[in-house]
Amino acid sequence: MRIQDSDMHRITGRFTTLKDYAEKYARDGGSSSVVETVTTMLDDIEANGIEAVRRYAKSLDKWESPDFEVSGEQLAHAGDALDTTLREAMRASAERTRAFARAQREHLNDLDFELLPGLQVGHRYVPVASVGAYLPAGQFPILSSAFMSINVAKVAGVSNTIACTPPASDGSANPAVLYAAYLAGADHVFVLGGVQALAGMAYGLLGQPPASMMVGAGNAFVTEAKRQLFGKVGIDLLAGPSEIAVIADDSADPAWVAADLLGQAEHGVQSPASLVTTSQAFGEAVIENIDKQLHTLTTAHIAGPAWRDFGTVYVADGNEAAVELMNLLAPEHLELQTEDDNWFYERLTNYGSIFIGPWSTVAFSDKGQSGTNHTLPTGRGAASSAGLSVARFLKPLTFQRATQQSIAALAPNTAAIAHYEGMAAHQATADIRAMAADVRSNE
Ligand code: HSO
Ligand code: ZN
Repeated sequence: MRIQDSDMHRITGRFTTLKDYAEKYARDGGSSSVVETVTTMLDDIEANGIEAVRRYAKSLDKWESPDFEVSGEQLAHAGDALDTTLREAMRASAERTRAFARAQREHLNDLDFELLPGLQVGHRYVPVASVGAYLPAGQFPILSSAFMSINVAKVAGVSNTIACTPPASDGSANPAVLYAAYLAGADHVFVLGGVQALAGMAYGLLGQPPASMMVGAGNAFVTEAKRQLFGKVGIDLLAGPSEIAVIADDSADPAWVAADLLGQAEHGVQSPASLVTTSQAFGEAVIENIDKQLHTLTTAHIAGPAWRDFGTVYVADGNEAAVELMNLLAPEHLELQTEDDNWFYERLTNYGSIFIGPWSTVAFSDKGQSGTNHTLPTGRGAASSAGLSVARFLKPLTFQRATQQSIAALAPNTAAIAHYEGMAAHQATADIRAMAADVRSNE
C-alpha cells in the first residue's frame, strides 16, 4: 500500500488543492497545429465544395465514393450479421433513450398568458430544421452515440437528421454503428470521417441542406472543426476528455469504486478520475484495488496512465467539504456511494449526470441503458451548463400579441427609454402607436 502526495491530497477546511486543481485541469482550446489544419481544410471545403471533401477523404482516409451515402437497404440490413445479444441490447438502449427524451419533451410546455391587460405573451417549442451527428468509429466505436444524438433529435421533431461515421481502412463503416443509426431513425447516413464530414454537413455538400446544428464527439480535429463552425451552425458542446468523480465512504465497496473510476479512465490517457472520501483508509483501499484491477484490465495501457497522471483521491475532512470540493470539480459524471446519498444529492449542484447509490454506475448511461443522455459537459463545463437533451434541439420561440388596450402601458415607456438612448427610429415606432391609440406620452 502506498499513499503519495501525487495521488492523495489532504483537504483541511478550505481546499489547499485548489491551485493544484486549476493547474492540472486547465486545458487550452487545442494545439495550434490542429487549429491551423482545421482552418485550412474548412476554408478549402467552403471554397471548393464536394470536390474538396472527396480530396480529403481520399488523402486522409484512402476512401472514395460517389456520394458517401449508405443506402436505405444497406442500413436496414446493417444489423443482420451482428450477434443477437448485442442487437437486443442496442434495441433496449434505443428504446430507453427515446422514452427518456419523450418524457422530457412532455415536460417542456408551450406558454401563452396575459402579462398585462391587452398583452398576450408566451413561447412555443419549435425544433431546429436539421441536425448533423458525428458517430465515432475509431478506437472505440461508441454505439450509443446515435441514440444520444439522432434518436433524441427525432423525438424533438427534427425533420432531417444526417449522420456521418468514418470509414475503416477498407472503406466500410462499422456495422454496429450503422445499425445504431438505423435504430435511431437517421434520415441519411454517410460514410465520411473527420473535418470533411463536419464541413460536408455544415455547408450542405452531401445532397442535403446545411445542418442547423451539429452534435456528437470525435477526435481533436472533429472537436476543433465544431468549434470553428459554431456560429454558422449550432453545436451541442465541445467535449474534452471524459471524467468521473465519486463521493464514497466506508459503507462502499472499494473494489466497485475502483472499477467505476477505471471505467471512465479508460476513455483516454487524459481522462480525470477523482475520488472524494472522508475516510483515508477507504481512499487507500480504492488505490490498492485500482492497482490490482489494472493488472488484468485489457485497456490498462490507457486507464493506467490516465489514473497515474489525472487520478486523484481527495480526503475531505467532512461531508460539507466533500460537497464543496465536488461542486468545484463540476465533473461530467458523479457517483454517490455513501451511507446517506440523498444528503449529498440535495447539496450537489455541478455535474453532468449523477449516479445515486452503488447499483448505479456511469456505464449504464454511457451505453444508453438508463435512458439519460451521455453527451455531457466536461472540463468544469457543468458549472454553467447541462448536457445534451431533447430541449437542445427545440427553440422556445417567444411571441407577443399586443392590442390597443396595452398601448398605454407599453408605448410611452418604450418611447422614454429609446429617447434617452438616442434611438429615434425606435422611439417613432412607439410614438405612432401611442398617437393612434390616443395615449399621452410620458415626456
Ligand atoms: N462517457 C462518454 C460516453 C460513453 N462512454 C459512451 C462509453 N460509451 C461521455 O459521456
Ligand atoms: Zn464513458
